[in-house]
Amino acid sequence: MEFTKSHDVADLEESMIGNHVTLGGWIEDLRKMGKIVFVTLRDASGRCQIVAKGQAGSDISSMSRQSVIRVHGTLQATKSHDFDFEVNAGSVQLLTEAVHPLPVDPMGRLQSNIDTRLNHRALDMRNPRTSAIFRIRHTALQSIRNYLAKRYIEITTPKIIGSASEGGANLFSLEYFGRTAYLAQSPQLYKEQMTLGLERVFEVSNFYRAENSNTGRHLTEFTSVDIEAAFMDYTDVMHTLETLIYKIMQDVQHTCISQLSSIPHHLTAPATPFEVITYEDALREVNEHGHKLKFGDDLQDAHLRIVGENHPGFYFLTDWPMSLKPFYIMGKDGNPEISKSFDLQYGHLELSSGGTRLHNADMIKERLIQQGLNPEQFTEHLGVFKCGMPPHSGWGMGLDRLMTILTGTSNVREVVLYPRDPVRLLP
Ligand code: AMO
Repeated sequence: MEFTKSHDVADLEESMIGNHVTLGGWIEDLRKMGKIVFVTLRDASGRCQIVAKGQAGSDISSMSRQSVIRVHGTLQATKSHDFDFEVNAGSVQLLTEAVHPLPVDPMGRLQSNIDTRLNHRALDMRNPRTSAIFRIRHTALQSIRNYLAKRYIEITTPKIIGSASEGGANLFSLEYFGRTAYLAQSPQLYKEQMTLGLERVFEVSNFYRAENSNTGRHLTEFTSVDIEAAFMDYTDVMHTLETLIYKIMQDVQHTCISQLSSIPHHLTAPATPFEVITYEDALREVNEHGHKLKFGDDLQDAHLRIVGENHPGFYFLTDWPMSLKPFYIMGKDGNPEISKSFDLQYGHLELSSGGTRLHNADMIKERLIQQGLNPEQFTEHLGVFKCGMPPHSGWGMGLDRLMTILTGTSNVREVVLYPRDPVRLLP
């Protein structure tokens, strides 16, 4: 069976009128008007009108919507207001029939809830809104790589690991040839180690958290964008993050015009520099709403919602107490209670966290003990730090959370192909 095509729909243009073309795609819509059949053919690049008469018309008229077809015909002028030209079909071949009715309507005319759409994700990808989201994700990923690859080396760290990278909590464990292994929560230890020889590294990969959180911003498998850079302080990598976010938003705004209109979502690159507020500022704002938080208390979701009301866009939250930060974060000179770290927020949503790291093995060991972690489990990591580790800083940013901002959605499940959460493991 022949199934190749000569053009994608988006390749066709008015100057080609009179040319023979072979198209492949699926039937989005089909209308019979007397002896003429009008079909909207869609492929991944766009849609075009097919006009079929005679044998081609009677062949196509029996085919169900969303079936995959191959059309051989001639490009001609059209009277349609929706299309600039149409294809007069000489022959139509059914490649694969779609069942009727389909489990979800890919045109979105019959609304399906998110769970039903996720259960039929491949078909949902024929929905123009869903496919627009994943094209925007593609543009964002390209933008991230374009920007970071200029100064950073892209690395891929292991996802099956022998000991925790972010402390002991929220680790998925698995049986590994008679031993216990874990799924990496982040590339933290490896990316830090790589600054020893490569200086500046970045990674875009999936990581795993065994968090029983059923919210619109938590997944058990999420995509993280990470950087780690030698000879940089936390304020330097904050600047890198801010510039990267600006570039991503600018690229999406300029490249994804039709995708943004089919979501629909109005996106403009944010004003820079981002506002910087301290942890103590945030405590004050929360306590003005009747809470009684004191230094050292964590900012829970309810607290961040109050701060987010006052700061609805991007802002950095700095000067966190050391007690709230992981063992690898450095304290401030002359004020060791305060960390050289930050979170990047978008309103109440935490997008990224990072900081200046400890690069002295003995100090890391001390912090591990303070946090109730066993330094024995970090022997190899600490060994690396004795081999001439440069001072370094970095951050990790949740790509799925950023995607909710780029697409104006409130649920990370909308922007992840096959989301994994405490209840969803299929498809
Ligand atoms: P942290 O644990 O704050 O820091 O994670 C960094 C960012 O990753 C995203 N994220 C998640 N997204 C979806 N679902 C989850 N369960 C989830 N958990 C985290 C968030 C978060 O801000 N190693 C440090 C980063 C560093 O210092 O370089 C880390 O992992 O957007």
